[in-house]
Amino acid sequence: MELPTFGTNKRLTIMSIIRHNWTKEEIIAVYNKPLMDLLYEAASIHRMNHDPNVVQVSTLLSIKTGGCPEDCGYCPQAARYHTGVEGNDLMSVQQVKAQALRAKSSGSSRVCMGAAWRNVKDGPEFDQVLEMVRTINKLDMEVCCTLGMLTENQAQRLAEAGLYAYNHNLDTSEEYYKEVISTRGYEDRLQTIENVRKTNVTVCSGGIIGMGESIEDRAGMLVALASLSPQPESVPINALVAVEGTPLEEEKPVEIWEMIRMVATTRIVMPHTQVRLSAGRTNMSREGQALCFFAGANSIFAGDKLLTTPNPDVNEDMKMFEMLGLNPQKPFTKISQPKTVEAEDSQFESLGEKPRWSRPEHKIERNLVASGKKA
Ligand code: SAM
Ligand code: DTB
Ligand code: SF4
Repeated sequence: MELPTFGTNKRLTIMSIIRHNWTKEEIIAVYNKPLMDLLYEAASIHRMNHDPNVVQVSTLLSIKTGGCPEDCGYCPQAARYHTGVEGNDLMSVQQVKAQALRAKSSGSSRVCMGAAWRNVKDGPEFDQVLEMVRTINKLDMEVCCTLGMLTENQAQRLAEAGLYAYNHNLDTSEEYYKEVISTRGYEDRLQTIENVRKTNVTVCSGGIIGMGESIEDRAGMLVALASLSPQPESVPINALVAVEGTPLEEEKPVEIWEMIRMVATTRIVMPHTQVRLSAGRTNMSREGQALCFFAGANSIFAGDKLLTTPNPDVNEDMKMFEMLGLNPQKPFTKISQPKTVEAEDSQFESLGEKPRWSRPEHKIERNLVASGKKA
């Protein structure tokens, strides 16, 4: 059988074997390999499973900014921290459509709409988000949402509207999660991912490095992601953007070598997934990003803004692509376009639901200090 070829790179096998039983010790050993060995192994796995010269480009759109009731220690949108982020009401469908068209014309294949919500509530605002999903899918772009916790019925309604991906990050290891967030638990994140998995919507889940976590915690997060079956179709790796006013404002910037090791390890542990170089690219040189692409990153967030913080200029990113000979991935390359069912033809009614979640209610001193509510 003729194997598909990508430029001058012959694909070595059809696909790598996927392991769901990685141990933390094995992943730490991979992460700590001599860098040249790690890069070689990750790049080899990358080439077996993906076209190494294609990078998927997503554009973030903050459809509802600020005022979030959660206490995520990294997040400038949590209402309790004084970060200067201005809260906005939910954007209109027309505004979202205009932004999506802009993103499409700048080479983006996916729009990822973020809302600073703890969870989705059935009602007019969710209906408006469903309409945004329909509108963008009809522009032949992949649509992703990140709206907080979801019930199964809400996931089904998003799927029916034509959602391509749902982003819900595990963020870090189960152990370190308790040091960063007290208003919900790790199991709540896993439950939402499970609800999304019951539909045809793909799962996007990853995390943040540079929050003061150990290498064991980074490995613990990868164990949790790799053990999901199927593994997430995309895994964003964010470097913390330390925003003034948040409990993590004083964390030191992530060294590029840590980012490269994290990307390479993610690629080895999850060979089929799209690994996304996410927040923190403004601090990375082109050379550093090139090493990340070599190590297996094959997706970026493009656009001058992430949700509330800066991102590299789109034209600079396109110059980088040109210099490195990278091509933006076409929409629906990996999975075909979902169909959009109109609201009036929906099979799923609004159940007036909101997801249940655990309220761990442990205390995190630095979150309390940042909230101005010292214990
Ligand atoms: N409220 C929803 C939720 O938490 O799932 C969706 C939006 S939330 C901003 C999406 C993700 O952005 C978080 O899970 C986190 O991984 C990432 N994020 C937020 N603030 C960040 C920061 N300062 N630096 C890096 N990543 C960040
Ligand atoms: C993800 O993993 N990173 C994106 C997206 N998913 C939603 C968000 C990054 C946010 C960085 C901080 C901000 O701009 O507010
Ligand atoms: Fe809210 Fe999401 Fe920010 Fe946490 S990460 S405070 S849930 S917007």
